[in-house]
Amino acid sequence: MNARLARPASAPTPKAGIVHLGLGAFFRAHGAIYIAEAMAKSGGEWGIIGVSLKSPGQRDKLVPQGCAYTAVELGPEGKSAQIIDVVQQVLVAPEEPSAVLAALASAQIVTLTVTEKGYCHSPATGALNFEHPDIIADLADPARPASAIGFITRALAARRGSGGKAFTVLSCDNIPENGKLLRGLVLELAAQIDPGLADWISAEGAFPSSMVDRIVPATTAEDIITTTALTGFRDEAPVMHEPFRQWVVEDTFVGGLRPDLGAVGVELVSDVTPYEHMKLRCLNGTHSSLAYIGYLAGAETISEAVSRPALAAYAKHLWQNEIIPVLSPPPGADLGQYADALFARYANTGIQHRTWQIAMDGSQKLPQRLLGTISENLAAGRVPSGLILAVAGWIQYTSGHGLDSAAIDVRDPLAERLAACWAESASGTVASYLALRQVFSPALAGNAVFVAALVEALETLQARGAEASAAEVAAIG
Ligand code: CS2
Repeated sequence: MNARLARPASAPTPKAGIVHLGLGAFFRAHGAIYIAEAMAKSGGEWGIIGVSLKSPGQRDKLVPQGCAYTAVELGPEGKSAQIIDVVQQVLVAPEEPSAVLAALASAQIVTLTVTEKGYCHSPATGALNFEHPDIIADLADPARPASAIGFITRALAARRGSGGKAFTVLSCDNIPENGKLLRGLVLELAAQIDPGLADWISAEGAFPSSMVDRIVPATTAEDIITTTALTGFRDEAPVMHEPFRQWVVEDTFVGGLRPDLGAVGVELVSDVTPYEHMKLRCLNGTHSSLAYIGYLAGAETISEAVSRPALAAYAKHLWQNEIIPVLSPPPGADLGQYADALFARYANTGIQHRTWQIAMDGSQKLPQRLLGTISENLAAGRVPSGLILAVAGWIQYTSGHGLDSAAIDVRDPLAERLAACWAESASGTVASYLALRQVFSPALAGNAVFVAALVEALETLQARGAEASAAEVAAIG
């Protein structure tokens, strides 16, 4: 029997300067590692208090091992492990909201990975959804916020009330201009509570946008066993990640206070927008396309999908002919090389990243991953049939049944509404989907060329199957 992983007794415990909302595998395999490295290199009191906004799962696994965990790098040629001990404490918000508010009261930086749906907004318009149950709860009781937006706003109100300074709020989610969006949502909620609070946050707060990148598949029971074999310690909460990582951050922190991120490879820039567009459209756009088309073709993982010639050609077609032509590269970037590197990352068989996992929450992901690129192609007079096939794949997938009629376990905040959109004809189904204003803008939904191409793509998908449809788009069929 192996001993349980524990925080090394000799390890110094830095003061917590960061509160992280949404302590999942991604942040533990990305931001937390950069922050630990920055402290090891340049010092600073940047220990992390992690907060789970919904469930106690992470706390229950991490606290018994002193919040230390193993990060396992999965390269194409093998694995290596390191112990990360930068997390000091894990709180579960619904159980102890006052402890979360107390932690926020003394934080210097609040980081977030709450996924797209955690912003409680309409992805198509960027506006806060005041009908969301968590936002209703945020407004109802100042002592018990429910959403990340609610906790941030109530904590900033307390800072203002006590004459303190604002903290920096750093979004690490896959949303374009994530800081700007978050700032807008916090200001919308603050204005409902007290217009003076909104003015104060607007003047004093800082919401830098950031682009994050590292492929981190969900940890499986098997990963726990192989991690024990690798390190000799039993760790109930290891994280698995690829070798690649990138973090591009706008350098606008309150008082300039932050870990020495630049010393460990984080790119500090004045405008993150071109980096976010590149990453969200090239990586996440093809990820989602391969997730829907790959899943419908029976591919369980991304590496399995791109091992099939038709799907590999499909991904390359998307980059070359549909995504890159409408992208402005960030300074110094070569988008062709970027796409080649992405393909190599997808092909890494050390990573078992399930198409089902990436397919989750598509209603929240499609606008920034696919629909912007589609609109820009249409505006340039081109019909991006590969990306439109991906949207057709999403429609088929979220109907809840595959092309072979097998049931699909659809995870999406709009799952029930999506399933109810299914109609007898492809054109009827497409019309119901396009009426979803949280996903499709009126301009795109009313574009006759797009509508016709989407109906045709859904019909082709159903008649010929996913792989043949992808091959046809990539002109290798
Ligand atoms: C993925 C992302 O699950 C998903 O939707 O597309 O988590 C992706 O792996 C990361 O953004 C890579 O940086």
